[in-house]
Amino acid sequence: MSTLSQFDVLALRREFPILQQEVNGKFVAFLDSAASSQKPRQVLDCLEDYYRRYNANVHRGVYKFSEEATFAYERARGKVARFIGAASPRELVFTRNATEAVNLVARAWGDANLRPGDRILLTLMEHHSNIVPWQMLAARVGAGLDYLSLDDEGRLVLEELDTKLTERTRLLAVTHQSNVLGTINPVSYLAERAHAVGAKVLVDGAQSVPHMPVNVQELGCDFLVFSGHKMCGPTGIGGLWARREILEAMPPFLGGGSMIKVVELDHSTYADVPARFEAGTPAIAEAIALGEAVDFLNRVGMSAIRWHEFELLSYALERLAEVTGLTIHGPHGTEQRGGVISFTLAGVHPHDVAAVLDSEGVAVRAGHHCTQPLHRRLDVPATTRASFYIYNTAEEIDRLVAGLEKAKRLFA
Ligand code: 7TS
Repeated sequence: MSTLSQFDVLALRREFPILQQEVNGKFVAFLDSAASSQKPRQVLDCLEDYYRRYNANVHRGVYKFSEEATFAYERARGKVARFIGAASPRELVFTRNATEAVNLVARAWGDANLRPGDRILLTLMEHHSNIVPWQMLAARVGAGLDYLSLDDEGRLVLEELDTKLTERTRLLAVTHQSNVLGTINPVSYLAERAHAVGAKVLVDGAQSVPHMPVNVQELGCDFLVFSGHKMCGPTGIGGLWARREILEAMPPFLGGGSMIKVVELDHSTYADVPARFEAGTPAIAEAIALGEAVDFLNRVGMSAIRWHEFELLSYALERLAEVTGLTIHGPHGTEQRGGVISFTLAGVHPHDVAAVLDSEGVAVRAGHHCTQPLHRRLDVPATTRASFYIYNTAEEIDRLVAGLEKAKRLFA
């Protein structure tokens, strides 16, 4: 692998305490960042700093801790909003994760806007969290679901837009990058097509926001969802971005404290956005630490991160081509493809592959990766998946390849 990365990977690795540990005498090659990323020291310090120095609830106290917590929480909202190109922090709702953000849209926007006979267009590569909430919505309102198919390299069959995108389609919900295939979808084109028939567009950015520059204005979508834990932030915090006028027209999802203006005995009026969608005490430390994660990612540079992963992907595809019996499920080239590689090894169960790799200190995930419809399309019950992030190196890919050869020796 060439060393064209625009940052010093080994220096960056040292910022991740978990990667400094040895397990069974080896450093762990962590190749499962698509499931959840590791956290740099500054994010860990930020969490602790909140609890040690100014822990208090937000948006209520007039005392110093609460004011500082409120300021930090809202400053984090601004950082995250800017990170994705939002026009205003008011367009950014903190949620628990991408899943909760999709459910919020399905409940708040979907229930108010969909009618019997309406259609929701999805794709066969969606994560369950971008399928199940729409199935539930469809069942509530009497709408139907359509799915864009995939070609044999795991790319969307765009010709189907001509028939599957109709004036009955109210929403296109599509992942920006597949968590299994690595395919990067042409979101701005899809948004243009969907808008032409009057449909709204939700982009699942769970696998793109952590890995490439993402700007909602350029994507042209109406909703973007993402998870903090996949982008060097803590668990329990994520985001929903929505166009201001859409968000302002949406009724609340959950009722409770913080989301109201006036509560009478038999009815209430609701707070302005985004507070309307943040009922109850939020994940304060986590939101602030997500802002810190955004600072970290900005320091490294999102274009540099994308480039680093592209280099790892190119090297991995080259090395994995040497492994006989290996099938890669996803685009064969590096074009419009992110750093996620799912594969099957002839004659070895994907879980056994993962177990052998684990014994070599290589952490990967095996299973259906919450994409059962996709695995049915691929016609395999499960795959093994390696996914890359800023801290991964070519040497770790060499260890992956060596581990696969060992799995073949053990099981063939
Ligand atoms: N959308 C995509 C594309 C994802 O990859 C995931 C999580 C989600 C949504 C849901 O994110 P959550 O934070 O709300 O759970 N994907 C994975 C994965 O590939 N392995 O573990 C989680």
